[in-house]
Amino acid sequence: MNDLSTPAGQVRKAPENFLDQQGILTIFAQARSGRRDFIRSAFAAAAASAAAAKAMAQGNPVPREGGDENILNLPEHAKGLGQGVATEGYGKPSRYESNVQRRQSPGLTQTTQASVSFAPLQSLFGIVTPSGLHFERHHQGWWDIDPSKHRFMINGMVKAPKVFSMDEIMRLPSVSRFHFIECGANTAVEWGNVAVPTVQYTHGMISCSEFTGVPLITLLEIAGADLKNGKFVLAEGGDGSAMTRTLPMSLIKSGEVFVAYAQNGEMLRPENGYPLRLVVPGVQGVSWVKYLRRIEVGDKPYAAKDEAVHYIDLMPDGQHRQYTNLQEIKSVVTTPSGGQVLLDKGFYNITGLAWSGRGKVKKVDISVDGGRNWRSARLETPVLSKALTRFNLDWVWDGKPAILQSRATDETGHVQPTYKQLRATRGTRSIYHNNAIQSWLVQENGEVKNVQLS
Ligand SMILES: Nc1nc2c(c(=O)[nH]1)N[C@H]1C(S)=C(S)[C@@H](COP(=O)(O)O)O[C@H]1N2
Ligand SMILES: [Mo]
Repeated sequence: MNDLSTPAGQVRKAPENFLDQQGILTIFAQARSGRRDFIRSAFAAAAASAAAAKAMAQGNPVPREGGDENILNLPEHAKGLGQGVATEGYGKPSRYESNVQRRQSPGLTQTTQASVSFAPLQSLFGIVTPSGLHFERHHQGWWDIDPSKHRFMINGMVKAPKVFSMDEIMRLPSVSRFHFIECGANTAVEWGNVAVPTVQYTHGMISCSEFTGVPLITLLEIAGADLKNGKFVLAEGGDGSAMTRTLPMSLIKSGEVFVAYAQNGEMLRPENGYPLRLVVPGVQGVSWVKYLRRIEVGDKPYAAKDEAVHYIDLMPDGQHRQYTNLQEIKSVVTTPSGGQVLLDKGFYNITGLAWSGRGKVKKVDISVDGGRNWRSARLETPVLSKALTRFNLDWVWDGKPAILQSRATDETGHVQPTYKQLRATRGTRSIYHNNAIQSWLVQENGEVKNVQLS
């Protein structure tokens, strides 16, 4: 266990079909075109510019031979006329960033409607997921619904059923809050020890946005809901998947749950539930019902199909756990991570994300030796409740095999478990709620691999 001298034994081979996926490559891409050359030319450029500085100081012409063309020659963009203002269409990222995309995991069902696309965590910075890279989970495809025709109804234990148009919702007092949404099945394939190669596929069913909308409690009050005897609500989506989920009224009364129409400063994207979705901070993604069309107030849980048959946890004793809504404390190193290649030994910034459905992240510890020694990472501000938290740590790689891990602790004292600890209580046959510590093996050649320590 944790034997760094024989890392090969710990490397789980990725299934072949992963390897032709573009997603494997990342910020250290230069390495693929020959890292020796890259490093040598970088040194040459440094030496050349020192020589150039000296020559210029002496009033001599600048020597060009052996120098870095990219600094010695004026590029086109410094000489010509640039593009006009981007008034047409919606602004897009640089063409050089075109491989930063959501991707489908070849390890999962390859239908396009009832499927998942994973967010490219290895290419993201800070805590906000750009809306065009937000992970997607559709049970029956997505829709671009006409907001002028969308209606939202509250019924059940209410004075009288109440129907809202989008206009009626958008004139009410609103809140804007940053929260993560994580699918309960995030990191699921790791239960079975299937080594998906990149952090996009291991952890990419999480995203974090600033959502804007109206607290559900406000809408329930307007509808005259029986807040005393109404102990639960059922949320229903407007797509063909008949997505229905029970939520306890206590959660709604906390004021945290809201009906959102905006994400990251603009209206929701169609993939993410335009024009209306439920935001349920700290709770697994499936309860964040998209295309929200109805809330029913009731006095008992509804045992809908997506909570009685799906989204249940098979325990070691053969029983199933139901209504396991909370997303527990979790973290992952996003760089260096699986599929990346370190150029050479020396300085690296270890960076990653941590989150907890219970509140704020309090601490993230990092190990570079498979869990023997730990150092605390810097948590970058803002550190928000039930939102992603970015962490960073300085690291000097000595060129020897290293196993990188992050272990997060939240403000309630919950600590992220090892696989050994998780399996001791949860067994090995689960799909959902895997929050175990992730390990990345940095090999001597700089390649980073997904490994699991026994
Ligand atoms: N109406 C509706 N709501 C839904 C779903 C769906 O298929 N239909 N999928 C759920 C699941 S399982 C998850 S993880 C999240 C995904 O949200 P996203 O696609 O915005 O990332 O939406 C949830 N809400
Ligand atoms: Mo999900």
